[in-house]
Amino acid sequence: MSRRIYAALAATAFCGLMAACNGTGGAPEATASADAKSEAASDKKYLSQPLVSEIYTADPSAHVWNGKFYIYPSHDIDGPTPEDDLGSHFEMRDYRVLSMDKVGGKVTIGPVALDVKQVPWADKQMWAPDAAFKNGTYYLYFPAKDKQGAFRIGVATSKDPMGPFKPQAEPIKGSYSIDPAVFTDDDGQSYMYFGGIWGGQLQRNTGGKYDPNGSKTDLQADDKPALLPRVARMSGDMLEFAEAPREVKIVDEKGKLLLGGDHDRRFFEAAWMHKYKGKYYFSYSTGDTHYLAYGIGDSPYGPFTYKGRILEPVEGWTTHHSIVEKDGKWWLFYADSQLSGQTRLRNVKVTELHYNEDGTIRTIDPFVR
Ligand code: FUB
Repeated sequence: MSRRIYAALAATAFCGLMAACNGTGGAPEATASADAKSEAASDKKYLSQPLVSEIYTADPSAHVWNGKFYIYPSHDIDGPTPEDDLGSHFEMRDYRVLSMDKVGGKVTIGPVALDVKQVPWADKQMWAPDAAFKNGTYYLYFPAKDKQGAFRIGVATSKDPMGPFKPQAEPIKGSYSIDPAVFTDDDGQSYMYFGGIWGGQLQRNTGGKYDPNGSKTDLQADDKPALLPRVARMSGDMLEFAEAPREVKIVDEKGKLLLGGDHDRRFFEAAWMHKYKGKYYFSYSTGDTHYLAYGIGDSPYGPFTYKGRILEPVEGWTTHHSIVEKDGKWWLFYADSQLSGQTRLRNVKVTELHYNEDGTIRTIDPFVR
């Protein structure tokens, strides 16, 4: 059987399994992805299936509002730029919001919620977003490169969780780097976690302003503490930082900061915060070692003591997630490259997450062995 026919059959069978194909048989984007899929990838047994196949999606930030899941992903596109270590191939231009009543139910793909053309300060690369809700307004937080090539973080508002969102004219003052994740504590105070090394430019922002000639990767000091993600308390109107961003400390069981050379555990990108039984769980991607890792702390500011892995490596280079509770069950939203076999064209997934008695998280294998 030729690779093309095999891929087409696999896509048809796969569509039958998915709640999200909406009876269309797959839109052109998805058909193209099936053609490109490698046979090796088809042979793997995935723990879960893509939530949607009509568009490519990644970096899912999930929230439960009005009794439904709303998922704010990146919208991957097949751009012309070759892959590199700076992620130049992630050329996303807009956002689409997904919603579903329950895991396994029909997934609705919203219309364009925000396009880069609408954002006066942004030039390109609409990377991993997140959203928040306060006083009847939904806030979409998104990183994008400005005209100087520096990542900044913007905010846009809407009365509808699906959008469309109206952007602020300027990025959030004092913001830099990528991957905003906004957590609202039980007292109503919200915090933004953000940052990413390598293409995420955290290492180019250590001097208080963006250095275009800074390192392409990290601090290049393996025996020194690793670069740390950032956190800032949000202003009451959710449009600005209420304080200068602080470092989020991730420490080992002896209280020592993780080192730059500790690629299996140090922070790379994809910050997320959730609270379970009164403790704060800071989770993130280790990037080049492809794990989702986490630490636990007693304050939204940390420090967070490293506890282990949430997810083993998926198919594709990146891994980026969110963790959310609905009706007493906890869910891990993540992404892989199952549909396309290409890192630049990803698809979001969800699987249940379980805690051990001591509050640690059971590590998930994205493949059924
Ligand atoms: O999707 C573009 C970038 O890749 C995200 O911002 C990172 O977290 C990684 O998933």
